[in-house]
Amino acid sequence: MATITEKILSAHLAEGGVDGKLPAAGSEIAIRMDQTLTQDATGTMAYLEWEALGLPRVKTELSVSYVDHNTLQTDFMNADDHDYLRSVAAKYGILFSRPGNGICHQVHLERFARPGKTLLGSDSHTPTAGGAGSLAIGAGGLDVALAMGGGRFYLNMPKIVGVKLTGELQPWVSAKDVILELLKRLDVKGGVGKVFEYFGPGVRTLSVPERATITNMGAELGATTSIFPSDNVTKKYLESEGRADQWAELSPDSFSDYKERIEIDLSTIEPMVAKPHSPGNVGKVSELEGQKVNQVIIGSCTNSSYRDLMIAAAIVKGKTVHPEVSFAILPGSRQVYEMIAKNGALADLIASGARILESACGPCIGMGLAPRSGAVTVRTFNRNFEGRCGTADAKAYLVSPETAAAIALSGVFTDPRKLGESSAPKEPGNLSPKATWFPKIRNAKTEVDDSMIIQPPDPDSPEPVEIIRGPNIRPLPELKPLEASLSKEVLLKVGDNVTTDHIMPAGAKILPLRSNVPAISEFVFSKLDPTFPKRAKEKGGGIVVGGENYGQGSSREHAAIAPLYLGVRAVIAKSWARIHKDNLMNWGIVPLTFANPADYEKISQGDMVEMPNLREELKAGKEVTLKAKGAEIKAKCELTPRAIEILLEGGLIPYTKKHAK
Ligand code: MIC
Ligand code: SF4
Repeated sequence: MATITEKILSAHLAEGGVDGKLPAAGSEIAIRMDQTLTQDATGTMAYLEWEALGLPRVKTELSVSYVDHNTLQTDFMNADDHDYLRSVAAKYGILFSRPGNGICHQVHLERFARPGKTLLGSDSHTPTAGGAGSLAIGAGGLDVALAMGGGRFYLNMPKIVGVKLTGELQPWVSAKDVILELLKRLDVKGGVGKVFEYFGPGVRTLSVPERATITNMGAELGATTSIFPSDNVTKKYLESEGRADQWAELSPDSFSDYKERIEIDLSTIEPMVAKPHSPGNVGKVSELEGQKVNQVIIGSCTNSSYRDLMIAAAIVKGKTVHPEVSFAILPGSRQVYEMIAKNGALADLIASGARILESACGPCIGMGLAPRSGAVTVRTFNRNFEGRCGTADAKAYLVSPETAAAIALSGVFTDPRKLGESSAPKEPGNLSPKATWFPKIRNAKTEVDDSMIIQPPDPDSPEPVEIIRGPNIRPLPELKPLEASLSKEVLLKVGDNVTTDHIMPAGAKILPLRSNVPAISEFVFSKLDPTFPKRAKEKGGGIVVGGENYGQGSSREHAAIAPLYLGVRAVIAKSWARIHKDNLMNWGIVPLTFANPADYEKISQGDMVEMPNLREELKAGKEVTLKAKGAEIKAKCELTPRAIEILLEGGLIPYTKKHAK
């Protein structure tokens, strides 16, 4: 008897089984990856790592390199990076999704996600593909590079949580409200070490893109991944994408297999909103009713499907957006763009006053459309961390497309249910305001066209592929084995839930430096303390002290590589976000956890911390002894013996090179 996750894990298990079976939650396992994806902002680093590993050609069933983040080309840098990515893809057997073709997760869902397959992606929202029954996990670029070469992916056996969906969503309520409800209940670290598996009668009321909205934002719960069964709805979706042959049924053997359960009655969900500055700070839209809004954006990998854009278009059709609201849309893929262009919905959006952006991440990662000072910006995105939108004092709220469109018209927080039956969207076809009311949308003819996905040339082709490297592409920093002892200053002490956007900010100015570690390191912690890089260099490096859930959010390795470049050798925190902890370990920075969280109070910024026996203690699997201001503090290194070995050798690249011989 097994859950869907267990079935997929068992079928892909490469290491860590007990008598051929999956071990208990928390034990390390290794699995084989069928597919990988990278996006440009993490991809340049992933492919530089791939090159450093000296691997000949990808060994996965499918590897795709997307360009969707760094598309605002204000100088040569991003365009150079795109050429690098295109040439690497051609050389090593990777599909290349050109800039403009769409956001990696939306395109992957449409064109490649397959039930029962494993997918590793260098982006934290890779679990989007779980909407189509893939076991899809986000990781650092180095892990993805290894998986492309046929290497195993190591993770701790997750706890599987069954989320039982009953009932049906009410009019004007949609998938985004469901995941926001879950975030309200569990908050941003409620999913750490867990997989959320959806089951029950409510599942069949949700289309694949709606399911994908839910699995996408499982990342905000800190979950390893989230997954839906593969049923008739999945079958129809794959058929519409011309991929009927890729369907496979996927369901748990028995609902009683879920030891830990959560129940959500879809019919009781109301329009929800995540308030500043955390996706876990959730309330009801009705509670904010009437408060002024300056900007509304519909897009991102969470809510930019054909369904989402069609609903927004239907709501604003024949109306004009509020004069004081800047309203913008970004369809998630070229497929969505083409479909709404052909059926006239795009014209309705344009006529309403929407600003039309290209199919990319854009403002979700601060790439343009930063709102005015102190703005209230309402987005259908998945993250609303402080400053992420590009305006330091803006307040970002996360909502469904229905709520966003309603607000775009009224200029104030508006519960979309207020739009009522009478103003329910009427086009195309007979739309009634029910959640399952969009048969016309669901059954629309999908425009399948893969011409913007470039196939790599045949490996035997006589034409050698030359890798194109612009001046912005700089080599990786050098990795050295871990020192026997450390004596370093606490360069920075931060509180709980520090995100990778705090550690290594993104945005239009910084993102183009993703392939240039020396340059990007000048921005480490710049939003929290702009003196950090200078101080780190002056002091010859140091350590960082963090609170709970340190490193939540993105999979960006730069939050490890750039601090390493500045000499950060260890981070001591109360608890961790999975991907960031792995990234630190992969790059030879020691992630330590306070054995007694109260000891966090005993260390201050500026203190010298000594770890006289660091290497020996780690090697022996013992707690690490820290000395600060005369006090002795114990810290755990919650890594497996294999991961500690990686740390001792200075990171995953030297470790892999050594052990490959
Ligand atoms: C994000 O949403 O924060 C990003 C940008 O997509 C990141 C990846 C990155 O930093 O490049 C993510 O979610 O992993
Ligand atoms: Fe892109 Fe935003 Fe999705 Fe990250 S969360 S992949 S930046 S759309």
